[in-house]
Amino acid sequence: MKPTMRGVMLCAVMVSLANGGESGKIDYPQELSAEKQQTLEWFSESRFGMFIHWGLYSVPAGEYHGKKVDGIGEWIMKRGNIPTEEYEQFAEQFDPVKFDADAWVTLAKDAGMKYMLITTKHHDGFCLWDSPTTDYDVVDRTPDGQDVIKALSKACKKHDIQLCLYYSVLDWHHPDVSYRNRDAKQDFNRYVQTYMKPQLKELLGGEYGMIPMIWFDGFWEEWWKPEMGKEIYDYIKEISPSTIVNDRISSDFPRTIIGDYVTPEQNIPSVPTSNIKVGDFWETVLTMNNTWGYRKDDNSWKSDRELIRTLIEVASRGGNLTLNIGPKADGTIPQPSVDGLNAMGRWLKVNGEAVYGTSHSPIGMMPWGRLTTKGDDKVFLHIFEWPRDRFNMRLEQMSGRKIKRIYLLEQPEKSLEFVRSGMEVRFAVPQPCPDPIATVIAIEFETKRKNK
Ligand code: H79
Repeated sequence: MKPTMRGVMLCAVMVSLANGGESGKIDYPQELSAEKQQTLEWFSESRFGMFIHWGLYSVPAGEYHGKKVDGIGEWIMKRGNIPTEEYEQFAEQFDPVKFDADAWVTLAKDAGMKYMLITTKHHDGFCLWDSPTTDYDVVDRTPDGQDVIKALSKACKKHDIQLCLYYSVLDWHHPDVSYRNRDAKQDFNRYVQTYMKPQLKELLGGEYGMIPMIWFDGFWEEWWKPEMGKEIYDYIKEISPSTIVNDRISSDFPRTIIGDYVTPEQNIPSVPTSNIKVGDFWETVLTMNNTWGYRKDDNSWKSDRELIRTLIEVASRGGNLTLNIGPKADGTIPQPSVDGLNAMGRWLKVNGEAVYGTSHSPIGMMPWGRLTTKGDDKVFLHIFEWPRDRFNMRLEQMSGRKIKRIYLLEQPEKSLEFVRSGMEVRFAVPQPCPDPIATVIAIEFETKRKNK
C-alpha cells in the first residue's frame, strides 16, 4: 500500500528512528482485507486515543540508588545499567493498590478519547497480563497479582472504549534475545516461535476481546530480520483478521513498510498536508511531558493550549493523536496529566464535531489557524488568532457551491451573517474571542443532491 509515499513521509519525520537492518527491501504487496478496511475506518474516525506506559520502570521512576538516570523513564534498566536480578526486584514494589481500571477508562472517555493503547510488554520484558509462557508477569511476581490487561479490557468494554495493545519485539529480559547475554546459546528464532507468537495469541486470541490494533516497537536490533516481521504480520492476520498492525513490525523500518498504519513518534508529519494522501493512515504518539514511563522529576508538562492545538494540528493533517500517560507504580495518574486531559475533554465536548470523522485541511495551514472538513458539505475553521472585526477568506479549492450557513460550534443555533462575492466570503465575528485556545467556526455548504 503506497510504500514509497509512506517511506518519504517517514524519512522526513522519523530520522531519529531510522536504523533498519542491513538486509534489502522485501517486496510485500498488501491487499487490505475488508475486515482491516473496516478497522482502519474506525481508527481514522476516532482521531484521539490514550497511550499508557506502565511497568516495573514506574517503580524507580527515573532514579536508581538515589541517583538520576537521564532519559525516558522506561529505559532505566538499560540506561542505568541495572543488573537483571536487581531490576526484577522492582516487581515486589509494583503494588498498584490505587489502580482503578474504571477510573482510567473514564478519564480517557471524558477526555474525548476513543481508544486506549497499553504496554503489555515493554523493552524490559515484564508482562502486564497473566502469561502462561513466563512467570515474569504482573500476576506471578507482584504483591497484588492482578491481570492488568484483563481489568482494562473489562472496563473498556463497559465504557465503549477500544482496547489496543503495545508489544515490544526486543526484550532485555528474555535469555534468547537479551543484549545482556549475547552468546552461542541464544536462539532468536526460538524466541519468535515459542515466546512471541504464543504471547501474541494469548493477547489477540479473544481472551481480552477483539483488539482492533497492535502496536509493535523495538524493531531495531540486529537479530530481528525482515522475514520475521513478515511472518508475524501474516500470523496476526491468521489469529485476528481484523487487527491492524503498525509499521514498526518491519526491521527495515522506515525503508520497508510492512503494516497497516504509520506511527510517527513525538512528531507531527511536517510534510505539506497536500502530500499526505487520503487513505494513508497515521497516528502521532506524543508525551504530555518528556517521558513515557513515569519519572518523578519530569515536570515539563505541555499547556492546555499546546495539547488542544496539537490535536487540531494532527486532525488538520488527517492523522490521529495518541497521547501518553505514565501512571505511578501505585496506580495513580500524575495530576497534571489528569488536568490536561480534562481540558481537552471540555474543548472536545463543544468542538468534537470538527475533529472526529473529519478529513484533512483542503488548503493547508492558515496564518490564523487550521482547517478540517467533513463530507463534502462542511468546513471547520479552528481559529487560533481571533480577528478584531471581520473575517475574510477565499473559498477556492473548498467549494464552489452555495453557502448554507456559518456558525460557531459553541453557539450552533445562532447563524453568522455573511457576504459572499465570487470565491470570497466575509463575515463579522462576535467579540470578545469566545475561546482563545481555538474557536471553531463551521461553514455549511448546500449539498449537491438537493431535491428542490
Ligand atoms: O515506548 C516509547 C519508547 O520507549 C520507545 N517508543 C515509545 C513509544 C522508544 N524507544 N526508543 N525510541 C523510542 C527511540 C529510538 C531510538 C533509536 Fe536507537 C535510535 C532506535 C534506534 C536508533 C537507541 C539508539 C536505541 C537503539 C539505538
